[in-house]
Amino acid sequence: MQNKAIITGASRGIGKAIALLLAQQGYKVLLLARNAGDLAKVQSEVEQSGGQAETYPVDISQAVEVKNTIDHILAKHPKIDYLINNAGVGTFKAIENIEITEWEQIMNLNARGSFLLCKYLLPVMKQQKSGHIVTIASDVSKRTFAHGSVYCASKYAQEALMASIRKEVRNFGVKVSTIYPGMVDTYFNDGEPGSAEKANLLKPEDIAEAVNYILKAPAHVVVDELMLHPLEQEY
Ligand code: NJP
Repeated sequence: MQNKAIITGASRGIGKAIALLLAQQGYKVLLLARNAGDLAKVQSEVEQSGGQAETYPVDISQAVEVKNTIDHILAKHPKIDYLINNAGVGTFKAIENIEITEWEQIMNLNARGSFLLCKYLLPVMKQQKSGHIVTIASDVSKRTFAHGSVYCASKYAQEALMASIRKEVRNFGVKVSTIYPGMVDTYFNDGEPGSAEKANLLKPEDIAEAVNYILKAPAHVVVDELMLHPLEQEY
């Protein structure tokens, strides 16, 4: 049976690159993000290259929306092989200038969103005695920097959540892996990819290759963590 991968933040950037590569590898990709139009464009790119995709517009910071979406997916596909937890946002400024609503938006997507997806999907993976969750966290899951307070906090939370869940589910045959990228040339933080000064950053496709490597590990191997940086990045 065809493997199925749920990918969050699949409408652009890293999530889109993961969707295109996994679809090329023969997985059916289930694409989640808020913007239905952008998801439809990714779906048609996947289909034009011979792959299979479905779209599920959802705001992952909203618990009821996440639950309804996962219920909907499971009603159609009772076996889900992979969850790629990728959607995320950040803001970078002095702590006194960060609005409470921004704290909520960042924590509710990056940390709570990952929790919600695991909460609703893991019971199924545990029951099927297989499954693999790969989270795109950040190298700032393990280091801090000025003006990155809330984003770093959300990514530290994501790292701890996944490290703990890894220990919780391994005896059920479920793998949990976390990728920590450095700077990637995407739309993140209102970025515009493709500019000359970002030419040496990681590409979304680099992260997609890392996901593919992790998913291809033999059944007895779990890649716990994988960190990658652009050679030119100081950290
Ligand atoms: O960012 P971007 P990246 N509910 O902005 C979606 C981490 N990372 O690909 O909802 C559901 O191009 C949004 O779609 P839409 C980063 O922390 C990055 O770089 O339609 N989805 C879009 O598909 C994040 O965890 C860098 O607006 C929501 C996607 O998320 C991951 O990489 C460095 C949503 C964002 O695409 C992917 O980010 C690093 C919501 N509420 C870690 N809000 C880097 N780029 O340098 C947004 O260390 N999305």
